[in-house]
Amino acid sequence: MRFFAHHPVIRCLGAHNLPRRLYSTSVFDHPNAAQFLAAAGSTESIPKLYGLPEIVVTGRANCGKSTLLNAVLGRKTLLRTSKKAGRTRELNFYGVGLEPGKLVVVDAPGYGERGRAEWGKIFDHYVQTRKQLRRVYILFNAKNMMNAADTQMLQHLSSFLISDRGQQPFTLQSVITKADTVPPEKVDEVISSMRKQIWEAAPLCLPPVITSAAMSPPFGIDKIRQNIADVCRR
Ligand SMILES: Nc1nc2c(ncn2[C@@H]2O[C@H](COP(=O)(O)OP(=O)(O)O)[C@@H](O)[C@H]2O)c(=O)[nH]1
Ligand SMILES: [Mg+2]
Repeated sequence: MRFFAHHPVIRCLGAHNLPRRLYSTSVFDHPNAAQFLAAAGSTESIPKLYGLPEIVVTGRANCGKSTLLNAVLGRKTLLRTSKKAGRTRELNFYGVGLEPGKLVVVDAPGYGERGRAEWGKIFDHYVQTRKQLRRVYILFNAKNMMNAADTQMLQHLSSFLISDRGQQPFTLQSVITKADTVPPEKVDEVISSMRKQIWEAAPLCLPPVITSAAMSPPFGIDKIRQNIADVCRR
C-alpha cells in the first residue's frame, strides 16, 4: 500500500517525526559505500570489525527489520527481505559510510518463533559482550501490535541495560514499523496503546519512533538515520 505526503497518517504523526539535526547524518550520504561485511551463526564467528560503533536491529519475524535497514542505508536490496517469516538465521553485519566516519549496522533474526533457543543464545552473547554496541533497536509492527513475545523481549533486553558496575552498556530504542497499515482514524489509538505497553514492559526503553517504508516518500527514515548517527558519534 502506498501513501503520499498529504495522507492523514502523516498529518497525525508528522509533528512528532521531524528529524532533529543534532549530529550530521552524512554517514548515510554514500549508499554505494554500504556493504555486507560478515554473517555470524555462532558466537565464535562474530567478527571483531575494529571496534567501529555499532547498532543492532531486532524484532519479531516479519516486522520489517531488513526493509527498514535497506531504507536507512538508501539501498533497495542490500538486505534480503521476505514475505515469509524467519528467513534470517544469523547476525548479519553491514558497514556504512566512507572513511573515517564509518559505523556498522547489524540485522538480527526474528524472535518469537521456532529456533529462538539456538540463535537466542548467540544474540544474548553478542548483546552482553559487544563493547562497541551503542544501541539496540527493537521494532514492533503497527499492524500486529504487541504480543507476549514482544513484552518478554523488552523485559529480557532491559535486564542487560544496567551492568554490575551500574553503568549502561548500551541504550534501547523502540520503533513502530508499517504505520501505513493502520487506518488513519485508528493511528492515534494504536500508537498510544503501543507506546504505553512499551513503557510498562521496559521503562528504560526510549519512546517509539514511527516509521513506514511503504509510504512514498518513506516515513520516519530520516529520524532513524539521525538517531543512529547521534548514538554512534565518537
Ligand atoms: N506495508 C508495509 N509493509 C512493509 C513495511 N516494511 C516491511 N514491509 C513488508 O513486510 C514484509 C517483511 O519485511 P522484512 O523486512 O523482510 O521483515 P523482517 O523479517 O523483520 O526482516 C515484507 O513483505 C515487506 O515488504 C512497511 O513499512 N509497510
Ligand atoms: Mg529480515
